[in-house]
Amino acid sequence: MFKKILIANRGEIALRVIQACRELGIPTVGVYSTADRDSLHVTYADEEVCIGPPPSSQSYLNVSALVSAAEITGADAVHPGYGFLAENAHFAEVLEECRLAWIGPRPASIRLMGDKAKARQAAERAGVPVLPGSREPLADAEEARRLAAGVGYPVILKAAAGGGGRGMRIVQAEKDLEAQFATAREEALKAFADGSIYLEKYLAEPRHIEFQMFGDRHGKVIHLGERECSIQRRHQKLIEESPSPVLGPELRARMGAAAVRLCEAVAYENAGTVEFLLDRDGSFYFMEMNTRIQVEHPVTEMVTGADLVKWQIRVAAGERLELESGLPPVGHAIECRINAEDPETFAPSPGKLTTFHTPGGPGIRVDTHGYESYTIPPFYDSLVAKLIAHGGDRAEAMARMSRALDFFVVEGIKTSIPLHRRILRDPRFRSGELSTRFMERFLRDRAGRPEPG
Ligand code: MV4
Repeated sequence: MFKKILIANRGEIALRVIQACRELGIPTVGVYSTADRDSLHVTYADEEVCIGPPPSSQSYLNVSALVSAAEITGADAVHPGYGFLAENAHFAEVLEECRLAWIGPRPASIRLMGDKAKARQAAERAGVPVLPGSREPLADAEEARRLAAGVGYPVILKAAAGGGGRGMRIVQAEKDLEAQFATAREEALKAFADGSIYLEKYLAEPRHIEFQMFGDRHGKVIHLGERECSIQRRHQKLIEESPSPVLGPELRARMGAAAVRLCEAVAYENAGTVEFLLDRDGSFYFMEMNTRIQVEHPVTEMVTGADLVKWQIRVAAGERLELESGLPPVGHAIECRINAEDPETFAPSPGKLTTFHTPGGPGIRVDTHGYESYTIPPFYDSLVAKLIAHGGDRAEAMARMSRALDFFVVEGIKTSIPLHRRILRDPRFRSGELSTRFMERFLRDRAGRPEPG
């Protein structure tokens, strides 16, 4: 097992990793930018190293500062959390060259899944359903037109280097294809310095369902069920739950088996997530694979009883995975992401938490780096807390979530708590009628404008 783990992250996930390390008896090194001196991950780490000024490009993304911090403190492994360098194959390689263990997938897996066109190909080769579309990146608009004609409109153009909703263009009809292709390529070049574009049939109103995957170094691959993540706004998830309200044991088994085939085909190690689009008729299609622990991992922990972060550390140390694949979920869990932002305009709302009372009681978990008198700096993402409710069934999880939102008191900044309270009261949410269009409709209805068409 590792002797000391450096956590290359901040906020709630840095604390989450510290908790796991403490339970495993492994000392931790926290790293921080000068904006994070008063952060809890600095307080709770056994040692701490300042790695630079507030901008993440000079601190949490600063590879040489992180490697130096590990070498100075004698850490022998690095946990990247999510975001920042978590899906940076180069960072993983640099660590391994410096004899530092990387707590994550092999760099080749990160690189493969980071290229969304290659990931799609790998899925297809593994017998995982993909939407009709292009096998290789498109050479030009003419090739796109030819393929789109075969697939049928609408189609979606995606940047191979994109992901998470960045660099996508929906094309409703052939007349728009040439212009949309040019825009997609331009945007991809500008954002990712890689203009590779691929094409798929566009599904108008799918659900986003993702499977929690795990592999070890001995060739074992398992799935730990799904998370429904359809409640998103601008590709930022707001609410996640497990199990999905629409997956029965049979569809769960088929989707889980497909996700396992993909991970086995690439000899996947450590934690990962296979994302699917689920159509109304029960057809499912591979969308992307994320090669990190995700923000929403707690809902899976609540319904499986597995500590995913501890398993990340154990399998990175070469231990065998002792979790069983595809067990039925126990009860139901829902997570609300509480952001420091205006619940109406979504404008960031950093500042001092003058009051901060977190709820507790049966079935409630709060993952947060917040505390009363803590000042949320303006430099990083706006997540202040993840509120997770577990219950015997979805109704009990919703009731616990609603009362926990009522009893969560934050003063000094604006948060998304009022928005979550409204969503929890929404009849469509309550009935489990979810889709990737849910928030669009929810916000439009609220604005009181009639639905067009
Ligand atoms: C799609 C799609 C419909 N059809 N691909 C958005 C994030 C990125 N991972 C891929 N995304 C989508 N890909 C096809 N062929 C719809 C989306 C999509 C979406 C997916 C999941 C959750 C929210 C979403 C919101 C808008 C679009």
